[in-house]
Amino acid sequence: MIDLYTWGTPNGHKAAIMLEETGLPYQVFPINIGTDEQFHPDYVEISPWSKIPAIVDHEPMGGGEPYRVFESGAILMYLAEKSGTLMPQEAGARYEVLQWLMMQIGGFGPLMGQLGHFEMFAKEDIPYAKKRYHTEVDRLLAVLDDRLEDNQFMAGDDYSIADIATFPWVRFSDKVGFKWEDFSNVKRWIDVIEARPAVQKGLDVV
Ligand SMILES: N[C@@H](CCC(=O)N[C@@H](CS)C(=O)NCC(=O)O)C(=O)O
Repeated sequence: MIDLYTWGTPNGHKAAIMLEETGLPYQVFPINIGTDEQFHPDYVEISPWSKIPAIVDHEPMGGGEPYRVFESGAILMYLAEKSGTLMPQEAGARYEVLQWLMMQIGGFGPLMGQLGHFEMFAKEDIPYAKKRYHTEVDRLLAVLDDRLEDNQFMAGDDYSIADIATFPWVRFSDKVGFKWEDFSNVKRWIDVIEARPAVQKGLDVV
């Protein structure tokens, strides 16, 4: 059994979708980041940066004591390795997936997160910040759209942890100032992923 500590945000959805896709048994422990539950000392033991998601695997690979994993990218890699799915074994194909995964971890996640903050939640209107993050996310969306012109999924023909990581962030692009008609390949990819039953279940977990 795997314990999933999560909340209904894009980073949380990545882990829930992955667990649904792999079919690994799991139970959910909601961590309400709106009421600061992420700072509870018991949770900090699992996730030292007080962020969701995190997992604890009670039957870790290789046996032994329950094993905790924080950082959503590491969680996706761990679950891919444990389940033998959604990340190829062969080095070339594997690193194709990992490059696109890292572009989400270092790019889409933080930059889209900041854009969403300044567009939707900031108490002050700061045009410089909005423009800065809009420009950076626009660059990322253009790269993704170009990639998806000749590839069904981010790493090629096969759906992978790179798609699972990126989809929850990119699906709200139209809410932060982008038009789907400018990124039609991304929209096609969003629709394909959104139609997967495991994705629907993962999005509903919290
Ligand atoms: N790099 C981390 C980021 C996780 C993250 O930013 N989680 C947010 C929710 S989407 C969170 O826990 N925020 C609560 C806080 O910052 O206190 C990951 O990919 O797991």
